Amino acid sequence: MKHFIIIAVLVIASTLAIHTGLGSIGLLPRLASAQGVSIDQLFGIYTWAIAFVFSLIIVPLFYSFVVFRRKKGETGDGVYMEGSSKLEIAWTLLPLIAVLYLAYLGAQSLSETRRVDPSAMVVKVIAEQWNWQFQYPDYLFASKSLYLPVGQQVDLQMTSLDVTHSFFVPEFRLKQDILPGRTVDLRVTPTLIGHYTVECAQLCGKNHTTMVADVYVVTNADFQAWAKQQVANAPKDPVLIGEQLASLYGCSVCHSTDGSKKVGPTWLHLYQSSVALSDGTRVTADAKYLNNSITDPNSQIVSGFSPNVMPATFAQALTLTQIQDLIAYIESLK
Ligand code: HEC
Ligand SMILES: [Cu+2]
Repeated sequence: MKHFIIIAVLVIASTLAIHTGLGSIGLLPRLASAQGVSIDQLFGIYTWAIAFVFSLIIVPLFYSFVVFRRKKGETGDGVYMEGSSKLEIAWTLLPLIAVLYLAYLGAQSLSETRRVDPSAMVVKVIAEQWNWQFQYPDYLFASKSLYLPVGQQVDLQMTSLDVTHSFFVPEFRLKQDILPGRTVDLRVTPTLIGHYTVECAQLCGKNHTTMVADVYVVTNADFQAWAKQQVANAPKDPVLIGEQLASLYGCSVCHSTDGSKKVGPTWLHLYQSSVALSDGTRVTADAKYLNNSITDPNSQIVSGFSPNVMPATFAQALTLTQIQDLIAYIESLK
């Protein structure tokens, strides 16, 4: 009995020491969202559990090393012990109850983070290798960085143009995978004014590590001023809008406008030229052909570019007007 009391005291001391140690190294960045509150509470419970279970194993182990080691002159075997049903029932039931309780807390926290505020502001997030784009449908402009008014829930409707990406702002605590051809929702209510970074949290190719974007949480007044500025700065001319879209959607990663060949053919002098296709025929690059090349790139493949690598997701990702603007831009490069 004496040993059990000593071990219990040591386990409690060790749990406290490890928990204090883990707390002092700052495992988490500062918290900046309402959804993060319940996640941090869970994290706190887990830190206690980790400290306790670790102590429960390590303390009796080292205690036995020291106290029950073979003394000088002892040559016999240790005492033989038969199994104990009581002990086995206890170490099956207690962890089961603990794990079920944690699952319950986890489910509660999950529903907390998904709570819908009907007045949430919608921002469409387009992820692609390797950049982020944020569209503000209420204001009709797009941006490379994410501005959010503090204290208001934002409904991030996210999609990918190519592979799986993942939206992660450590200070918001939430992380959500983004799949091509599908729209997934993530709801965040920023609570702390400041500058953060979205990092793509899913290895998505060569430049994955550079797939970052700025996040600014600002006052509502600052947000309105910024949105007004963006609207005022947005070009009105379709050609200029098309040029901006080509950069926002990464078309210019694959298409040059100076005659050089990148991953895809150049757009210089493309309009009204005669294009050789991989099936041996030729077409005139009129507006209809350009539209088809953007919305259904696999149907007419330019000779020398087979197998085709142009994403076939633009018909979904772009509005009809945006496609018109891109075509206007390509036409202007005649
Ligand atoms: C990953 C690289 C890539 C991206 C991104 C890309 N394209 Fe392409 N594109 C290609 C390739 C390769 C071809 C040639 C194969 C074909 O015809 O589909 C092509 C062909 C085209 C053509 C026909 C060109 C010609 O010479 O006949 C047009 C028009 C076009 N793309 C427009 C766009 C637009 C607009 C975007 C952005 C919304 C875009 N592309 C994004 C790779 C890309
Ligand atoms: Cu990515």
